[in-house]
Amino acid sequence: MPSPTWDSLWVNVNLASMAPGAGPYGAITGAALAVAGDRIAWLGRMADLPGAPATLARVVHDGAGRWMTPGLIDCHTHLVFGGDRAREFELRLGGASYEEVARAGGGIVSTVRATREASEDELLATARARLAGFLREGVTTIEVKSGYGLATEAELKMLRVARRLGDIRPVAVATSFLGAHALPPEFAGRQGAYVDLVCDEMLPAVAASGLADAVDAFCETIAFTPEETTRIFTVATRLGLRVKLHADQLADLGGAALAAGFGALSADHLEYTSAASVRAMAGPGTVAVLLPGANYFLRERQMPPVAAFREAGVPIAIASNCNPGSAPVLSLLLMLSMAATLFRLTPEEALAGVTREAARALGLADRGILAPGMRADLALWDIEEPAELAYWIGRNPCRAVVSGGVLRETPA
Ligand code: DI6
Repeated sequence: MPSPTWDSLWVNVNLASMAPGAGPYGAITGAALAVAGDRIAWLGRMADLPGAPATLARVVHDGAGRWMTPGLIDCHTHLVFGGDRAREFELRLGGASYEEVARAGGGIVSTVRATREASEDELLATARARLAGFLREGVTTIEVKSGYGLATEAELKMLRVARRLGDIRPVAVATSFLGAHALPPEFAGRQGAYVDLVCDEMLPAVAASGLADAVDAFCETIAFTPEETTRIFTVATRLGLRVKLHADQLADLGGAALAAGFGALSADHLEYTSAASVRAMAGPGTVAVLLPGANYFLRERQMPPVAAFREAGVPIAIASNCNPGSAPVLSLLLMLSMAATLFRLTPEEALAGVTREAARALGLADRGILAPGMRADLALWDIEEPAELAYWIGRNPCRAVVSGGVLRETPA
């Protein structure tokens, strides 16, 4: 008998491949999927398997009719931080706005204090605990930003923690350097000097360290101007780093168009993005990353221009934005529900937003859809139809996760 060619084979699964142009959810029912090494080797209908399952793979898993999707991708998080901001939450509920708290020296800057004080191991321990919930929900790739250090060594410390998370947990971590997140207190009244530091010292150090996969910035009335953002992106691009931007979250500063002008991977938030900026994003394929958790938590009434993104063919991704100030969110599945209910995405668009389009927002062409040659990042769900992933609130139907070909856990 010939020896099996595949390492593992999933039989009796329904696949939501999310492959574009392959019908709703790219679905293949009554299907099988084979893994060799860290790649998907084959997928198709059970009837088209080239032999009996036991002869084809060393291990055969029976999916018992469950749905399999690509492993989920959370393409925008601030997972690494010190402390929390529950007290600020109480202040905001008492009437203070997010901007007022930030201008009074709270907000991002208070997390900067706690993050600077924390050791690398302390940051790793708290981030690891937060990561656990995402892993249980089928997340196989997660983006993690710096941005609470705001000094060269403290920013590098955050990025090292993010990389270590990917070493100690079965998840791929994509990192973004966010030195231009807020003005650190020691630079009060000297914003230009801080931007000099970001451009002249931090960016070269970050690029040389290899710790960042992309460069991000917060272009906003309470953060950095379009001109400052342009300076930072010009240096980042010269250093060979792709860019992405927190844009148009609280006001329209033309941030999304600015990002698109640099061929940004994504522009994120986008509640106040104008029609002209939407058109600008379409050309370079800059992904609109929507963050319904922040919209909900800050009680923002302005909704991102979803219909305009659709019409212009701008890809839409969804992410948790996990952070202590605007989105203490530890569930990506909850974001599917919010994206559908608050932003009126279809459940299929929401699922594409945490698979295919999230991969695109990170520039990762080898994941986010189920197809031969793609990374074997898979999630198996105890659901009758894919729309349930956006439907349930507070239920985790994930039953198995494969990360880079390795079956990693079967949550209860
Ligand atoms: N916008 C956000 O929603 C997060 N960062 C940003 O630029 C908030 C980060 C925080 O408040 O700690």
